[in-house]
Formats: sequence, structure tokens, C-alpha cells
Amino acid sequence: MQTHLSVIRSKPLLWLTTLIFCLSALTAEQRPNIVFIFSDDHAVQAIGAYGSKINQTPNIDRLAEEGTVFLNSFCANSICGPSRANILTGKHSHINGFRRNGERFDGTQTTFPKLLQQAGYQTALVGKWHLSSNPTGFDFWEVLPGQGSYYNPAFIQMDGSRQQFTGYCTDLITEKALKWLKEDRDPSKPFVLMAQHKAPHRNWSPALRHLSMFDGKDVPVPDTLFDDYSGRTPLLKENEMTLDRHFHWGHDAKFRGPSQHPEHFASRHRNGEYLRMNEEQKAAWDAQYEPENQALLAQLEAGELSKEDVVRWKYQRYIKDYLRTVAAVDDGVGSILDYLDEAGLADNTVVIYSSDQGFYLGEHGWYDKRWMFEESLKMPFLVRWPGVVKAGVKSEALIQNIDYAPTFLEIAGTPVPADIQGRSILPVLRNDSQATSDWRDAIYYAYYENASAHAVPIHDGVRSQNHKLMYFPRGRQWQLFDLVADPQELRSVHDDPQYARVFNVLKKRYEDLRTFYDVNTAVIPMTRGDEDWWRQRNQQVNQRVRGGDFDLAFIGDSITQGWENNGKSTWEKHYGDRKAVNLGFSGDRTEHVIWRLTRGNLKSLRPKVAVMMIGTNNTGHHMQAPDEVAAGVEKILEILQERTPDTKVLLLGIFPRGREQFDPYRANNTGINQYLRRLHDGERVHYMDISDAFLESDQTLSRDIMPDYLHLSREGYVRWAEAIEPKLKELGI
Ligand code: SGN
Ligand code: CA
Repeated sequence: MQTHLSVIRSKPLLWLTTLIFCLSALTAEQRPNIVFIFSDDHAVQAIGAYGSKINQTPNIDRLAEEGTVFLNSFCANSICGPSRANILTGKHSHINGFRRNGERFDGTQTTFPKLLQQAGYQTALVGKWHLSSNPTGFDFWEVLPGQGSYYNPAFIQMDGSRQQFTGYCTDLITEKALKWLKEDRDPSKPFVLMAQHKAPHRNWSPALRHLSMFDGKDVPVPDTLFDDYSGRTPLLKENEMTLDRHFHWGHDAKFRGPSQHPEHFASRHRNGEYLRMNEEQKAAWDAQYEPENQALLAQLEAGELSKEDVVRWKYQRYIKDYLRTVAAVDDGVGSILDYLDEAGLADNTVVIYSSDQGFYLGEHGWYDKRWMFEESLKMPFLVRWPGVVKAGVKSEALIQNIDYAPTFLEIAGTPVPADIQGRSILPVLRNDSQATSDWRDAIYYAYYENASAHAVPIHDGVRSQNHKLMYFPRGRQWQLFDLVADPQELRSVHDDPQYARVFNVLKKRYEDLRTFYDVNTAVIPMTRGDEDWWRQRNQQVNQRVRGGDFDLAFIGDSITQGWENNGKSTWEKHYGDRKAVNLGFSGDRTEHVIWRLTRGNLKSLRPKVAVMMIGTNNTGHHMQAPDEVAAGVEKILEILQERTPDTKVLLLGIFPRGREQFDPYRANNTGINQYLRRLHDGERVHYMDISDAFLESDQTLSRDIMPDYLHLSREGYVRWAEAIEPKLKELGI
């Protein structure tokens, strides 16, 4: 009540409204409200309560003083849309279907706002959404289109129209959230309000009032600003998020006019935010940046700066802008907390501050996120719930964004659907925020957005209390980090004999967690567009099938692609004038074929017959279990059915491999084929096992047929063609 007293003394009118409000609030249901304040790319390194060395966040820190800070809070997929989908559904990306930015969230699926709404909660969402489809499950929403803008942003209204507002995005979102709280909601109902900021997302455009923050001061530089990436996978070097090489002239560094100094600055010279500003905003902006910019240019021209000096300058420009945008988020948190106090709502409202993923604040020389390293894997999670959550506590329990949905449902006293993958953290909260004895030992993480901005490869892994195991399908590399001995993750110990036990046990946990969360990579569409030759071949294929009229398509991996090499003369003889096309890509597994067929290869291709042989790389690359690979093949058949229903599929059993009969890879393929046989329906799908065409009488393979015991020789292709020829005729080719 102490806040009410101070309000009484200072503002009599406000006091009256507050009193009336409190009385009505008393008669309202007592189920707790939830205020979820969520920002974009706010790393824990930039939050006071997490021990920031570079800024202060007094308002966010209030949640820490009055509640709990979760130190080991992680995302499931370190990128915007996917993290939001994880939160809404309580499920990993491969289950909720939103794996990469740019996909479309299926808003018909069950989400926690829908369930809370059904349970009688009022639900509201303001700010960044970034899931393409319109929000579902909210009584009120007003969202930014896509990434939204910092200056004078547009918001999509519930009727689908767009309205532009003058002002600064973070402040507008706070104001809109407050307006809903104060004026628009039904005070007789409990509520959940999600206030979701764009800040501090790239391109880190501060509010005018914060422009001069940090003037005359340097922000401390992270230890690893000049990381040489040794001791870890070479994939790190492909990264396109360095301050050194990927910091853009206008967009990031805020220079005006055409790009200069390409030796230091990447070339994007358009600063979209500047173009949105009115004259007054531009004037304040220029007054801040221009003198600093001109000073740097003068130094560059005078040859006074080393390459490292310029990286340090870019770091200062970057980090100050980033932290300035954080300052407005922190102001917004303060305004909302103040209002909850004033309105007497604080005691019965759970307030959470979080952000969609972490971010690199110069660590490893980077900005951006995506990698499973600590800085971008971590999400802030501070929770205040007077009377339930112990105040001033720091928790080391491993929590993840898939836990939010079940937690919110449990807070509201609503049943948690059995298919939700996260766990409610309520038992942890009720246990003085410490992990209960049956709490989890590790979290599972998966990143899918390869072949896109910043060039981070697909990877997944597990993170336990003290270790992290990561797996990169490209190059099939493991990385293992000891987070106690090496908190900055600078040396992978995956092949260090001293860590053999840890490696083996974590690998087991990795496999078990993948089974537990139903991860079957054989069915999850994956591009290899980050490999140049693959991307080019795929573009060529897409072009060919668009222009052509094909009766026969061969779908598969290198063995199919080999029709263009060892199989060339046989192809010409058998298929040269039968309108045939080769959709074989060396190294492809079922998941890559799924990607290709759903994103271009089948756009206008409607063959009479498709000959398909796929799966031996699922075996060869990671001995994937036969039922999983077969599910991948089945999914491809479904795709064909859906997109080209009249095509007959000649599904071939995976060819034998390995010299000996008892080769483990061959045995795995045999295991897959047992399942594939069952996919034969004699109508659309025709299964054939032509192994006998390749095997000797003692079941071995000869080098004459398969020189490397996997790929076919010229003679091998002759045998393949002859073995299927009668069937092709029967199918009308
Ligand atoms: C934009 C940014 C990227 C950023 C992605 C994803 N480029 O594309 O730097 O990684 O968003 O961010 S920018 O040129 O538009 O600034 S996310 O948080 O939405 O996933
Ligand atoms: Ca983000």
C-alpha cells in the first residue's frame, strides 16, 4: 500500500481513480495476471542484474531485487521467429514447424494465449511479432510488420490496416501496452499482456534522448574481440557477422552518403532509419554522429589508424548504440512497473523480462546471434511474483523458452496439454527458485537457418550445467566445451582423451534427448545452399524443370547424380529420348531431398514416372536408425503425392554397400529396405529391390561394379538400367 499513500499525497485526482480501480480489482478474480516484457536480441551481458560490465539497467534490475534472475536460461533456436514460436507453443522448432525466419507460423495450432483465453484470461500483444501470419489467440493485438522500424514506425492493426505513428518505437510500444492496461482491458478478468520490443535489434538506432549517453567514455572491450578462431571448427571462420568485415558503412556505422573505405566498412550505405526521420530527428541525429564520423575519416586519411584501431572504433560505435537502445527498453520496463504499483496490480501480477535470444557484444569479434555459444544461447529471464517467487535470488536451474507456455498455464491454474515439450518452472519457483531434485540435467538446442544472412551453419547440441556438446552436420564435426575451465568457449575438447568419458556420456544424452523430443532429422527439410556447388546445381535443376516437359525423373543422391558420369552412355542409350531429368545430388540425405522437392524442384515438374533411390547417406553419415530413414522416404512419397499425384514412383531398395556381406552400413540399408518394402501399394508406389543385379553369388560386391563399394561403375549403371527397364515399360514409359 505504500505506493498508494504516496500517490494520495501527490495527486488527489489520480488517487480517486486509483481507489476506484483497486476496489473493482478486489472484486475481480484473483488468478494472477502475467506481464511479459520481451525485447529482441537483448544479451544478458548488457543487464545489470546479470553482472553487466558495460551498462546499467536499473528498472530491469528491480525485477531481480524483488524476484529471481535465471542465470542458465536458454533458447531452443537462437533466432527471432523460431524463439517466439517456441514460446507460444512450448515446443521445439521441428514440432511447431517454424524453424527459420521467413517461414510462416501456423496460427491454427495450440498456443498458450489461446489456452489462457479459453480459461477466461484477457490476452493482449503489442510490438514485434515477426511470424508472418497474423496473431491468433489475442483479444487485442497491434504488431510491427516484420522487423518493424525504430523511427516513426507503422503498426498492423487488428483489421489488417497499417497505421504509422510519429515517435520512437520502444516508447510507442510501452505507451500502447500501458494504454491497454489502463483503458482497454476488462478489469474483471485476469490478463496476460505481452509487450514485445524491437530494440535492441540491429541497426541499433537509439532514441534522441539517449544519443549522447556514453559521450566522452569508452565502453570496455570484450577479451575475445580479436579472436583468431583457432581450436574450434573451421566453420567459425565462414561467419559473416564480424565487426571487422561485416559492419556496414551507413546501416551499422551510421555514416552518411556513399560508402567509403571499403577496406574497413562493408558496403551497405543506406541507413533506412535515417530516411524515416523527420527534420527535427535528423538534426539531433546528425549533431551526434557527424562530428565523430568526420573525426574518424580525418584520422583514416591521415593514416593514423591500424586495422585493429578501426575495429575498436567500430566496436565503440556498435556497443554504444546497442546500449542506448537498451536504455529505452529499461525506461519502458520502469513505466510499466510503476503503473502496476500505482494501480495496485503489482502484488497479483507475475512480471517477466526476457528477450528472444542473446547476442554477441563484440565477443569473438562478432555481432548477431544464431550459434550455440553462450552469448547467443542465453536468454535473460527475470521473474517477479510477490509472495511466491523469492526476492533477490539467482538461480542456476536450466530453463528454456519451451518452458514458458506450460509455466504460464500452470500459473493460471489451467491444464498443460500432454504434447507440450517444455516443463513448467513453477515447481522451481516454489522451491526458492532452485532446481528440484527431478529437474532436467541438460537442454537440447537446434539451429536450422543456414544459407542465409551471417552464414551460420546448421547445428544442434546439448548444454548441461558445465559442458556443451555441439554437432555440425556439414563436415560432421563435434565440438565439446568445458564451461568451467573454458567459459569463453575457446577450445573444443571433443578429441581430447581426457574428455572421452564426458564426450561419450554427453553424446548419449544428445541422442536420448533427440529421441525424447522426437527429433528425426531425416524428415526435417534442410537446405545445403551454403555449399556453392549444391546451390548452383539446385538452381540449374529448378531452371531446367521449369522450362521442360519431362516424363521420367530420377531422384536421389550421388549414385543417381552419377548417371551424368559413369552412367552417361547408358543414360543416353536408355533415357536419351525419353524426356528424362536427373535430380540426383551428391551427398544428399532424405532431408535434403525433402527441401528440394518442396522449394522448387517440383514447381512444374509432373513426370509420369519418378525413379527414387535415397537414404544411403543417412546410413553413411550417421548410421541413422532404419525406421527414421524410412520415415524420411515416406515423407518424400507424401510430397510427391501432394504435388504430382499422377506420378508413379518406382521406389528402389537402397543399393547394397561395403565389400562384405556383413558390412554394418549394408546391414543398416537392409534394415531401411525392410520398411521401404511396405510402402509398395502396386498403384502409385512400386517397390523394387535390384540388389541381385550388383551382388556376386557369395553376396560380396566386386570393384568392377562398385569401385568404392558404394558408387557404380559404367557396368553398374548398365545393370541398373537393365534391371528396371521392364518395370519402366510396365509403368508406361
Ligand atoms: C535482419 C538483420 C540481421 C539479423 C536478422 C535476424 N539484418 O535480417 O542482422 O540477423 O534480421 O534477426 S538487417 O540488415 O535488417 O539489420 S532476428 O532477431 O529478427 O532473428
Ligand atoms: Ca532477435
